[in-house]
Amino acid sequence: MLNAVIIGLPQSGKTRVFVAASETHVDAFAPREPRQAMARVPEPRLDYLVKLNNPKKVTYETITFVDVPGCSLASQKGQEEWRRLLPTVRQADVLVIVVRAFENPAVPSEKIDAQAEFQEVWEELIFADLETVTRRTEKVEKALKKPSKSHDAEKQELNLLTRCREALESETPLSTVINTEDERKLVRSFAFLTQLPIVCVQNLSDGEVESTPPLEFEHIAASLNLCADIEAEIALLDPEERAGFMEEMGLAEPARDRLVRACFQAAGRICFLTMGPEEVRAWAVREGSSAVDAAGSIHTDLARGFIRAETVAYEDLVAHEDMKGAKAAGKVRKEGKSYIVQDGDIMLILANA
Ligand SMILES: Nc1nc2c(ncn2[C@@H]2O[C@H](COP(=O)(O)OP(=O)(O)OP(=O)(O)O)[C@@H](O)[C@H]2O)c(=O)[nH]1
Ligand SMILES: [Mg+2]
Repeated sequence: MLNAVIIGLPQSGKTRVFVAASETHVDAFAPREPRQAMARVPEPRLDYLVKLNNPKKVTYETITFVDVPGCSLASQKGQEEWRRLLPTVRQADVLVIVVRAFENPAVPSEKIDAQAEFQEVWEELIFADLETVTRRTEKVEKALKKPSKSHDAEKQELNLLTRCREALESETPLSTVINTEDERKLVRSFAFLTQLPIVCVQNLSDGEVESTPPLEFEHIAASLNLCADIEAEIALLDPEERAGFMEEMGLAEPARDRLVRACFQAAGRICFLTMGPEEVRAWAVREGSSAVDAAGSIHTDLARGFIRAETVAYEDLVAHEDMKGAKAAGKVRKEGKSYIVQDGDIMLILANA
């Protein structure tokens, strides 16, 4: 499952974003520890499939959000706390960086500069990776001095570490250095932070969300604006109250939906859909997954006994109303194991028991 970790400087609105994203209450007096909650991934395409199938059950994909307390990095104590929290941050599949751009006299701030705030967080990520690279380099260099049969592998690693260092020193993320499957394997255990996709959230005052351009940075996957205070409020309303409130605020959809989608896309995930009288369901897979991978994500038996996947694109199904119509129009394809699953594919996987 996708793990989205929310980080940023103190009081940037991370916990409010967490509340909005996860639609859960938080205990304001809880100790300063990371908190986590599961959230539903919006999938409006399921609505149509529900209408067609009238299933007993509807299942959405889920994403986990983790709210990490902000540390004031200027102080020794803050630095120590950040270090203590780093292992949690390293477990992320995608990083959500929240920067403050809202005015609120009740929340003191020396200066509101979202761009500079992002830069500060970004530099901490670079710095953390640089430390990992340095420590590992020392180890490998030491090992190279001793006689051993594994010197070739060590030299190869040293070479990669040197390239990592050079990139980090010019503030280039390691996602641009680590390209091949071999390289990925080699560095997996280091859990580099600058290898992760980043979604930047600019937390603005209500009324400035639309008129302010989203922040721009070279190395981020997505950038979006929201007002965390309002969004957190929306998230905690009953569904009936929500529509009215959103209309009042002039919002077409909750920002959490945009945020969740951005995280999902940044992490290279897509959804395929399954339907039947029992259940209509969305399943997340990595972009580029094959039909047999998709089958395996449902059940290992389906991958083992895979025969074929009857597949129709969501748009084709809608255009021809239902399965019968889509079949008559020749839009239902019989796909084999190596078919690359597309976002919104509706699949029926046939397998030998
Ligand atoms: N006006 C306004 N206030 C906000 C907004 N977002 C957050 N705040 C306020 O700013 C304060 C800090 O918000 P939090 O979400 O707790 O910030 P945080 O980043 O989690 O803070 P730490 O966990 O201490 O790092 C709270 O009093 C919020 O109500 C916003 O969009 N507008
Ligand atoms: Mg917080």
